[in-house]
Amino acid sequence: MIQWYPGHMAKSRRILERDLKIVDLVVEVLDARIPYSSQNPDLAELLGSKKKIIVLNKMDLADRAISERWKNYFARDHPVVLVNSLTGEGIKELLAFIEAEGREINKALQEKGRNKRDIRIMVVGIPNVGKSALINVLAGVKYARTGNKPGVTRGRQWITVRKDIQLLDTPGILWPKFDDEDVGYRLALTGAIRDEVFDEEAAACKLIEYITGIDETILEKAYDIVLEAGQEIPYDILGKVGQRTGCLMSGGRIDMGWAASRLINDFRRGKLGSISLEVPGDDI
Ligand SMILES: Nc1nc2c(ncn2[C@@H]2O[C@H](COP(=O)(O)OP(=O)(O)OP(=O)(O)O)[C@@H](O)[C@H]2O)c(=O)[nH]1
Ligand SMILES: [Mg+2]
Repeated sequence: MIQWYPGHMAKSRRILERDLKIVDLVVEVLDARIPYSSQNPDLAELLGSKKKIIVLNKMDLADRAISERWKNYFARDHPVVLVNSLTGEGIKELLAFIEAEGREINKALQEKGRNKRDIRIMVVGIPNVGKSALINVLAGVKYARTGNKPGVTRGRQWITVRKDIQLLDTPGILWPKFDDEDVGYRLALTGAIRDEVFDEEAAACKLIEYITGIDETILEKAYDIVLEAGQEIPYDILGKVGQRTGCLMSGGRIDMGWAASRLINDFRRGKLGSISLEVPGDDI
């Protein structure tokens, strides 16, 4: 199955525990398409009483109405902001939360007769969720390297976002909910797990299952194919996609591996529309 707990993740966790001690606030970046699966199950325990703001990033790729439901769901416990780190949508709202927090911290310091200081924030989240992109858009300058694959950020890096805010960019940290195969597939489909370590055809079939479960016409429209409602297995639908998009081997047979990677990439780039793979309250 999926090899998603490499040794460097264990090391990242130790570093995270150490860094948590020196920050005032944590920004947890979740993928708006999979808020449940992209949330680190152990973070709550590691955080203790430390305050957290949740960012549902890549809002442009998720279903807006479902994202609003997730926002309400998380808002019971934390400030939540929907963000598109490519356009900066939602950033003002996020900064307002950060600034309010900063004022509170400095007020407490001054009451104790101490000097004002910068607010220190740590940005955490699974690989490829957009932590570095978020920091860049917050800073208004391209500080951190981003990339459309997991594991782009290698080390930790402090970045002064404004004169009174310091952000810590961290490598993606992911550790497993071993018991849930769907979580693994969703992480794979959204790009949190390196493509080399999961079975793309199996993941593509899962994606077809998820998407047809939402609306059968999504794939029909995207690829100009016709599906026999509920009659076809995902593998056959993947074949239709491959046929239509010209993923063929010599001799004209469909290259299913190629079709799978094509479909997954189309999903990741939003070419199939804004699709959420998880809904709050689902049995997820
Ligand atoms: N569509 C869309 N793409 C985004 C958004 N935010 C980030 N991306 C893209 O997602 C990819 C990953 O972004 P990064 O900022 O490198 O992600 P990261 O969390 O820092 O990743 P690691 O450093 O590997 O852990 C890049 O291709 C970004 O351009 C967003 O809000 N919408
Ligand atoms: Mg990064």
